[in-house]
Amino acid sequence: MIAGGEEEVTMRNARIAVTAYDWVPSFAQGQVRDLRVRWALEEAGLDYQPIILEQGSQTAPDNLARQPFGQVPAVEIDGQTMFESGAIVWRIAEASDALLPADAHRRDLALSWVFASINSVEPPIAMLAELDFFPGDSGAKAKMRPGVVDAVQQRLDQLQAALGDRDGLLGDFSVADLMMTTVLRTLGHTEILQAFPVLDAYVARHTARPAFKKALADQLAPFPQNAARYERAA
Ligand SMILES: N[C@@H](CCC(=O)N[C@@H](CS)C(=O)NCC(=O)O)C(=O)O
Repeated sequence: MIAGGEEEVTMRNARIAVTAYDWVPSFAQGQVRDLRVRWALEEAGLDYQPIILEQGSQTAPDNLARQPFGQVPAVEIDGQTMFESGAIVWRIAEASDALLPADAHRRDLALSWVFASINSVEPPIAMLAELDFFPGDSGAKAKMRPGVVDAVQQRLDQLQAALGDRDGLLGDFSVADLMMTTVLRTLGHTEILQAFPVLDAYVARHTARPAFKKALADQLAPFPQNAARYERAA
């Protein structure tokens, strides 16, 4: 829906809630995908309430009714649920001229880049995070890792070439950069991004935005309060 249309009004007056965790292990703090949704809502100037899920309750019936895979994020917009972070962020972007250009072709390009972030760039990065953070056969992981790093580097090389000397993928900041930045941040535990200075600067530029900082702080806020309970249980 074109910004300024009926849809924008609907979203602006809606009661919006976003699911998030009460705690996650340190490697995942600041990486849980509700961050994208919170960031988009902050950029769009839309108020929301978090629905904080205790660890384990993501697979309880009330969350499965919102998110069939027992994950976060999901949103409730005036009681109607949506899941998949990319779809939710796109829904928010459609309701705000802060995240999407007005021109129809450029909006199509933004949609292409949103899909590219989660469908072409995120998979090898997510695979690397899986190898680096999750338990498994360490010998098999060591064998797989160089190939996965190569796949990540290939995508970064292509992305860096496509970005060129523009600030954002569409020129000005848009939903495409919001999504791509959250994907690239997942490499924060490695030095891979530093070898791509244009992308490194791209992430630094976008994570310096006040809306990103607010979203990140809000995701992290409950973790220290709940850490002791989970660490005792471990
Ligand atoms: N494709 C989904 C992935 C969601 C996802 O992987 N969520 C993770 C956190 S980032 C999760 O809740 N995993 C289940 C768990 O931690 O128990 C999306 O983008 O929304």
